[in-house]
Amino acid sequence: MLTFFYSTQTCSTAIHIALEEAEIPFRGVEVSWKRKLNLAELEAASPLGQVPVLVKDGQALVQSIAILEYVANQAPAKNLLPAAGTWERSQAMSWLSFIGSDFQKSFLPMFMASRWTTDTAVQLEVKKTVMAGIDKHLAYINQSLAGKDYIMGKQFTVVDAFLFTIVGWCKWSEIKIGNHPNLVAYLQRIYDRPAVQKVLAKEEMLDFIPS
Ligand SMILES: N[C@@H](CCC(=O)N[C@@H](CS)C(=O)NCC(=O)O)C(=O)O
Repeated sequence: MLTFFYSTQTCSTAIHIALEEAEIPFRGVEVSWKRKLNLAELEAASPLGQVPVLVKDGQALVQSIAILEYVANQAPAKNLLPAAGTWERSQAMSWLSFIGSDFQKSFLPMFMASRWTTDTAVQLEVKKTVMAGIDKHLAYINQSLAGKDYIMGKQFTVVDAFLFTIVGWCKWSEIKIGNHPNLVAYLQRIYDRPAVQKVLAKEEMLDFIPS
């Protein structure tokens, strides 16, 4: 059986959703740095000491995009990614790269500016710049969702699990999403999915919907 290391309120929620949507059996191991929960087990599984980690036959798979692709491939009937080799598959991979490389990373200075500078005035300046960048990304996502139920069209994919998770982080910042109506409707559509409800309940995040 697969072992999945996750921590609530992090990017690993996306993989948690993908696993539930795929209906793949797994053993979940919750990690918490604050509560010092299962940290040694996480370090033993992956020297990076970060979540998400998926372990199969004693071997670890790290990096959200790789794990999401693996999970989608294990449940082909669920169509959690377009078929390999198609233009649509590359479009889905493009979205995963955007979310993991550009969008997700821009939240770091919002939440952890003190990692780079202890000067609070500089922290505020950095946050302002970063917020403008995130808002530009939200506008791009909103525009891309026009006329669609999900980011790839009519079908829910692991891209939606990832996008829902990272856009949701706006909830913990001063960034408002109310002026992006396609995005607001999209988040609600994903939030209402039974697999998503199951994960949010498990991770104690049922209030996870930004305004
Ligand atoms: N590029 C990695 C990023 C992993 C990552 O940054 N994980 C964060 C949670 S979102 C983490 O474990 N942070 C704790 C730490 O770095 O100590 C991925 O896509 O999986």
